[in-house]
This record gives sequence, C-alpha cells and structure tokens, in this order.
Amino acid sequence: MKLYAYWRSGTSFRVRIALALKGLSVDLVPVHLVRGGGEQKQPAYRVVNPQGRVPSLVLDDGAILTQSPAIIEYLEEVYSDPPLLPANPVMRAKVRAVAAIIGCDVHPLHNSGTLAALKGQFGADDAAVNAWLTRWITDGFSAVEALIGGEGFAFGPEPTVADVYIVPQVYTARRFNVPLEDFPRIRRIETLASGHPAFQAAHPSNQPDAE
Ligand SMILES: N[C@@H](CCC(=O)N[C@@H](CS)C(=O)NCC(=O)O)C(=O)O
Repeated sequence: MKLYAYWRSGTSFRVRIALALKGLSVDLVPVHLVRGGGEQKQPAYRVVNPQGRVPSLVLDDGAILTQSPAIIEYLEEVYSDPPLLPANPVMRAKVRAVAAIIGCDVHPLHNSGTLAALKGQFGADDAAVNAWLTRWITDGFSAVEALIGGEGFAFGPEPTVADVYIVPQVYTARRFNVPLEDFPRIRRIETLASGHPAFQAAHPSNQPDAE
C-alpha cells in the first residue's frame, strides 16, 4: 500500500496511527501542503485525489481510497485484528461519536485551506485566526472530555478509533497554543499515546518529510 500524506496534517496522522496499530506498513509519498502553493493542488496529485487533499491510500491492486474516515473504516473492516471499534453496538456508536466531533465538527474549521481562506478572502489576521481555531477546538474538546472515560484510553485500556482522532487533534491544538488545562482526560490520552509505539511511529516528528 502507498500513503500520500503530509507530516503535520492531522488527517494523515490519523491514518498513520490506524495503520501502525494494525501493524501495517506502507510506502509513504509526502505531499507538501505549502511548498509552491501546495503540491496537493497540482494536476499530478489531483489524479490521485480529485479533492486535492491528503491523505490518500493506494491499495496494492491500484484502488485509491480518500477521506481519512473512509480509509480508517476500510482498515477496520479488512484488517480487523486488533479491533479499533468495540464489539458492542452502543459502544461503537459512542466511539464513532467522538471521532465525528473531531472529524466533522472541529477539523474542517481549522484545515489549512479554511485558514488560508479566512486570511486571504475574509481579511482575518493571525490573532483572529488563532481565536477562531481556539474557539472551535475548545468547543469540540469540551464535548469530548465529557464523553470519554476517566482512565486508560478514551474507552478503555486499548486504543480505539476515538483515540485515533483525539491524539492528532491534541497535536494541532498544541501547535496553535490552544489552552488544554480544562481537559485532563484528553491530556491523559496524550500522555498514554506518547508512550505507545504505534502512536510514536505515526507521530509527525517521526515522518521522513518532517521539517
Ligand atoms: N475530511 C478529510 C479532510 C482532509 C483534509 O482537509 N486534509 C488537509 C490536511 S489535514 C488538507 O489536505 N489540506 C489542504 C488543503 O485544504 O488545501 C479527511 O478526513 O481526510
């Protein structure tokens, strides 16, 4: 398999975590989201991903998967061991809800394209952009903090899809100096992940294109 990704993209980080937790290795193809106006927008990459975003996963038979939630669900369905979703349907829905808060309600509001539009099209300066993303990350994390458990990973001793989404979101929050004092459960997961080999291998700082 081949993974098109950018080292500090949260959605790329998610997919790398899921791959690492399942013990899968991939050939990494870095896509630089900034250089030259963004390699993701160039025609050669749009053949792979018409939306012009990372990540994209190319399977060994040539099939191309895009959108991190779809890629992670694919990995869960095809490589079910270890599972990243609980067996119980109610618990599965709870795990997916946390993933959706981050994937649907937080990340799109601070994706690099969104922030570039706020600055370029709507005249926001750096302080306004930081206030904007702090507002939405704090809003999402307040809900996540209330929904996850008080020990271990988000829903027990082993990581689930919820942790696959939470950990990259914490990385982005730290990158933009979003205060995390009010989220001790989320910070506990960050600490656990920092000592877990799969999360370590997937971390942005350990990618070949890290700057
Ligand atoms: N919902 C998509 C979002 C993908 C996405 O927005 N990726 C960002 C990096 S985290 C990107 O490629 N941004 C470049 C751009 O918008 O031009 C997913 O989860 O895969």
